[in-house]
Amino acid sequence: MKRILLFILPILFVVTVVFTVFGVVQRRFEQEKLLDDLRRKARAVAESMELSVRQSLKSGDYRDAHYIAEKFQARERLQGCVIYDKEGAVVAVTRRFADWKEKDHPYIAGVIRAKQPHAAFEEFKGYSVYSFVFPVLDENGDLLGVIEVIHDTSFVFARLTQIWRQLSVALVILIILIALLALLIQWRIFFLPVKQLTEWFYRFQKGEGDAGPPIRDKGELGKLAREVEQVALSLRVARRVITDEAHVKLQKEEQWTEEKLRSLIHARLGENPLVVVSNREPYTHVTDEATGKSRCLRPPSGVVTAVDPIMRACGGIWVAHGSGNADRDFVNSKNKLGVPPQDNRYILKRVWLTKEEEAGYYYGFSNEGLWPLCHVTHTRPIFRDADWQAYKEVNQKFADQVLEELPAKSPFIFIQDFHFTLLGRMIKEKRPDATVALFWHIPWPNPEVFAICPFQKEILSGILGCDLVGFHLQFHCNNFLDTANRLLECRVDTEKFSVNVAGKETFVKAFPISVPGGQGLAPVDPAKIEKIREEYRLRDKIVVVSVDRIDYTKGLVERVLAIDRFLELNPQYRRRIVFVQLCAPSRVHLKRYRDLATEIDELVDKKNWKYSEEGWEPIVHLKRQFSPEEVQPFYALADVCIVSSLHDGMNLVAKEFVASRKDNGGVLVLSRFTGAARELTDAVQMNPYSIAEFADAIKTALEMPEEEKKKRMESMRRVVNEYNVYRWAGSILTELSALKKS
Ligand code: ADQ
Repeated sequence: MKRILLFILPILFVVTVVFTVFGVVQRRFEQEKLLDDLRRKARAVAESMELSVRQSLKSGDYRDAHYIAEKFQARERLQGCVIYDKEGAVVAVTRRFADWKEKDHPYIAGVIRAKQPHAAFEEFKGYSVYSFVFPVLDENGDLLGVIEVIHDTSFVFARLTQIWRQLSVALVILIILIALLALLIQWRIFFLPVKQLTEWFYRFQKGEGDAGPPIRDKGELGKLAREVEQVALSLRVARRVITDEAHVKLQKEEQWTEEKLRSLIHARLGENPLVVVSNREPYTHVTDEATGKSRCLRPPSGVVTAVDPIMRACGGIWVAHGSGNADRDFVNSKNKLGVPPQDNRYILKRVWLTKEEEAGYYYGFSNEGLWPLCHVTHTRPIFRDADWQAYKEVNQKFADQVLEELPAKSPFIFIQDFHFTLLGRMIKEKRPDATVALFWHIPWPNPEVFAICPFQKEILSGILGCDLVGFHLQFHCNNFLDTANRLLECRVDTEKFSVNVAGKETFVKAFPISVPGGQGLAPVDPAKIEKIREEYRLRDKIVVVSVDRIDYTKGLVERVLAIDRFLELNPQYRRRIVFVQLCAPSRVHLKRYRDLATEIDELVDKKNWKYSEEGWEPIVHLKRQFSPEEVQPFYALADVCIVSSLHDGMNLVAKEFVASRKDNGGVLVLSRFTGAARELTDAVQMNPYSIAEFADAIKTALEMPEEEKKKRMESMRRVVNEYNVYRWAGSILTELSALKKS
């Protein structure tokens, strides 16, 4: 629009100036013509009166003069006549113009003196009239008197106004015509070709067709089109080469690494980008209200921890809710940006939600409904119709955004978590050729529990729109198959582990999620560890670390109670041990979460007060969001790490801690109710609901012989390194691409 205005406005300006100058000249010309006409008419009247008036003035009998003044005023546009004697006194005046006598006529004296005609505009009763004064002379040239002929001038002004009106209308029509013409020309020679070129490039890079660009002329646009064609071709060739190389590499490598996953993705997905969808975005921009400065943060989320390394390795597009208060400032016109910010490896596409949508879909249905429904933590799920409505609408919004990004042929979409149970079906309705996987990051409950959800059928049917559904544990898969079997009309195949609804088959498999493993981790700077020891007075202390979001599933209250019991039963540890808990606030708009945060604050205060002595307090409660880089030194200095979840799909903190301990030091105390407990069997496992057992597990961890600690950590590290997140993603993608062929 700005470009069009820049083009049209100067033209319109020039046209307007030329037209105005022309109008002024034309008006002046017309005015002079009309006045000249008036002067000639007035003179003609005066001259035709002259003879009769001379007689009358000579004779001194002014009755004739009155008669003449009345008779001549009937002429065209003549307002009246006045006859003066040679002294300038009025002798006769047209009757309806009698008031003229009262008017001051200084010009009459001038005419008497100079014996020359005089013409001018005069004001009379608020009107403008034209006065022509003509001297009447005798045969000797002596003045007898004066005739004044007064003409109506309104027609002159009416005519001039009419000229202006006509010129203005013509100008407006001309401006409209020029603007339309300019738009048409711009459209034809600029917009249309550029639009065609953009559409062609968009289709070409999505893999739709091989035809050359639509512009073939030799002009500048033609040159641009040829350059764009070169870029598009190079892009295609490069992608093909990568795919071929990837096939070769894949056959060589044994251990799952970033490199191997990249090869797998290029081999299986070919030119297509992997499209990931999640609610939580991997990078969020937040403006600090105090300083006004924006920062880019990595949210504390298991989904982000697991999926970000995969996207870094393979590239692609990640579609997620833009929830940061400065997010809009960092996206391009398509709401996209390259991430990580300093080292762009993939594209993040942000989807905007209104406050109402976020309240209903995220806080309401997802976090007050599905989250407690799937976790056995005895928090009552709340299902509101309005939240369900918002949930459906947001799923559709995401579906539309994802559909925009899909390549022409065989797209792969990898959906994350319980926020998008309907998305798979929505995408498949529009793109049946797409291969869609959903990974469920939290536990799946048994059918009796799931049956309390009023929208159970829609949710199950939405999930079964996908081709593959992944859970952390076989146990969750079994629960899901049981649920589908009981609540839906479907056929469950326990050989293949699939659900068939009206001819559509969905495979259900366990893929235990993980972290990248220890190989790629940079060693922690000892200075950072020292700084933390200094800051939190941890020198010469036994340090027990925990890292969680503040969530009722994570067993934070139980942990404080277990610490209390441990210190009660083992007073020899007082002043020697510090429990550092990194707690990231989460879902703070929900009362349940705010209440929990307050409960923990109060409990920590109470226990710290109970045991504090000589400046020592047992618990350091750090309530804020830490970056992954900030968390690493805490893992490094920990003698023990506690994961106390009451119920957890997997729990990546447990695996992160293990992966980070290249020194094979530290002991993991792990809740039996995490998915990770199935793999990390060398952790000290406990039931966090049993405070006594929990306290005992802390003691066991602290007093474990060094040799055993090392052995256990080594064994756990082998598991985490081998079953790392690249294997997790690799298995899912291998499974998906196998489905594609069948
Ligand atoms: P979450 O419930 O988010 O994940 P988890 O698996 O422990 O739980 O992952 C949390 C991630 O956030 C970790 O990477 C951790 O380092 C980070 N984090 C947590 N608290 C933090 C803090 N205070 N400061 C900084 N970082 C913090 C969900 C499921 C899990 C499942 C994952 C992945 O609930 O069961 O393991 O998805 O599938």
